[in-house]
Amino acid sequence: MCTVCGCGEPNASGHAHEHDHDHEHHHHHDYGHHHGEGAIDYGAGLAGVHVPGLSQERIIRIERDILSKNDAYASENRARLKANGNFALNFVSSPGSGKTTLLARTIADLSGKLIIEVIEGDQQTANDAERIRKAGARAVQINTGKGCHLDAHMVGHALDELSPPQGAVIFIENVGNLVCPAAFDLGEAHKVVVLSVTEGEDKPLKYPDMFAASDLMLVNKADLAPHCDFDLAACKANALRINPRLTILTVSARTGEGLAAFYGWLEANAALAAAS
Ligand SMILES: Nc1nc2c(ncn2[C@@H]2O[C@H](COP(=O)(O)OP(=O)(O)OP(=O)(O)O)[C@@H](O)[C@H]2O)c(=O)[nH]1
Ligand SMILES: [Mg+2]
Repeated sequence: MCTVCGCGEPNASGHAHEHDHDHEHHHHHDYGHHHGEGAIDYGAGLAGVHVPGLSQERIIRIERDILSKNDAYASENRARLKANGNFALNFVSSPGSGKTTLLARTIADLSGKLIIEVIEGDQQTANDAERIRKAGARAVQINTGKGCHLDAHMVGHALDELSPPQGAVIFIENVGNLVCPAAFDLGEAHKVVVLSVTEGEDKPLKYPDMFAASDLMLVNKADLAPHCDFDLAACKANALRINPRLTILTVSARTGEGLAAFYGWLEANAALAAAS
């Protein structure tokens, strides 16, 4: 059950959203969104989520406990990555947005320039780790079973297994899920949300936590945009309404369109992190 794994924790994204307008609900994440007339809102309580048989206060206590343990592991991961000069990105998205395709292409395009190693998260199969190895990088697969997200403890074990060399860039591909991974810090430098044009421009508004938690949004499958009624300008406006600090790049992992800008972002932010 998602609530008990901590996925609905108040302000879990770490980004405070200050809205001082009057609002009849007490959402833990108030993005200024208004519900349709007659909508049944299970997020209106203090916990922002509903579990039969558990009070809002009890849910909040359970989630705080889970997330404080996760955050302790995340801090360990972050310190260890920093000490070893490893820049880590946590790729989050719905299933099939093109995360593995993007990572494989990046690894191939940047071979000889950057050492990239990958931690793959999926409920089942080692398919993605195998795809990454074929692209020429070392990879560790984590299978979460019924779990809907990676947590920092799992990533710590994967780092033990990988033992990445000094200076390597670490890509963490999270479980395909636009909801739960938003709440879990893995010790990464940045979350990168991938949204493909086939998913629709309204997704940042419908799944706001993920867009609030991310620093970069890659709008993928740009090659398919002419075939979908995808409104890029509206997508950007929706994402920036949730997170005004979001950097947005349009790419195609198939054609390579826009990837040079992503590689530029990667190099610039890795250098910034190394200097800090
Ligand atoms: N046309 C097009 N197809 C793409 C692009 N990127 C990925 N795909 C296709 O989209 C499908 C899913 O891609 P994956 O890379 O497996 O997506 P994912 O996000 O890793 O999926 P999960 O790990 O299952 O969440 C595959 O058929 C890819 O070939 C793109 O830029 N353009
Ligand atoms: Mg994948």
